[in-house]
Amino acid sequence: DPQKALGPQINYTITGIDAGAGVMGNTATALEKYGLAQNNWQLQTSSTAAMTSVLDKAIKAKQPIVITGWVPHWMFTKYDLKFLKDPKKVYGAKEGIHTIARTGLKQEKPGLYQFLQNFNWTPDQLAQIMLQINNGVEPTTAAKAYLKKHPEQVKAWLKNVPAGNNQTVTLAYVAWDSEIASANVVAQALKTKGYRVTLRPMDAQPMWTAIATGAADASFSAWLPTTHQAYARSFQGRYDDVRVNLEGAQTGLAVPTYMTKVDSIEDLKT
Ligand code: PBE
Repeated sequence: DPQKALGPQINYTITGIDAGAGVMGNTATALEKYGLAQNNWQLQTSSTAAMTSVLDKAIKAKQPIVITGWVPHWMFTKYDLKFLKDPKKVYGAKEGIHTIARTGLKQEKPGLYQFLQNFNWTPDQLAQIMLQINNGVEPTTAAKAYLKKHPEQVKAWLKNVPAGNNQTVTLAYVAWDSEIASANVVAQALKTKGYRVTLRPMDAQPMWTAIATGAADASFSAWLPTTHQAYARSFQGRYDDVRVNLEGAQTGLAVPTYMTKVDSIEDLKT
């Protein structure tokens, strides 16, 4: 019933993802700042796969749902979704995906470091791989196909990168769709230059820890300045913020566009 208040219809529940995700921490903050926590609203922890499956069911039934959303992600390609306005800027304004490295990498593995300085792409390019993986293509296969299709870009990524001569490279990533895509495309690009790449999937907190302790060389999974601000703060000075590898990222609360009465996080209260 669209006339009825939204909260009771969805048990005052926002469907979230893995607990370590920055968007989860920021949503907890949003619930406080917008006075929603005091109003029975809660955030449900699950996983991206569980969240998108609940979203799929809700959309097929044209039911209301509020999720933790972000771009780049195929959910915004596959479904008509909108971000709720965030007048208090809890989710920040400009967000990018950063390449971070362990401190000292620049001196110890200058060739790899050169690659890290070169690597960047756009949300559209990332989406090409992400959609394929979502359609069931193996990440390695999708990454190889991407390299084949974009030889000029790969050349730019490998510019001034010396042969790896079997040098080992450990890359930490979090199994979010965008990061599965970037980690795999980077691994394949480095392999063509003779680097021996190990990909290590882990949660967000261990990923930041791995970079700070030097257990991993680099990661392409840092969303800054807002999404991972808590991690960036607690590991301050213990990682090298190499560059932005993708601009135009965004996180927030999202709903299907057929929820025409809800446009702002503030509307959840009424
Ligand atoms: N995400 C996708 C992550 C970063 C990548 C938005 C779910 C997060 O919230 O930490």
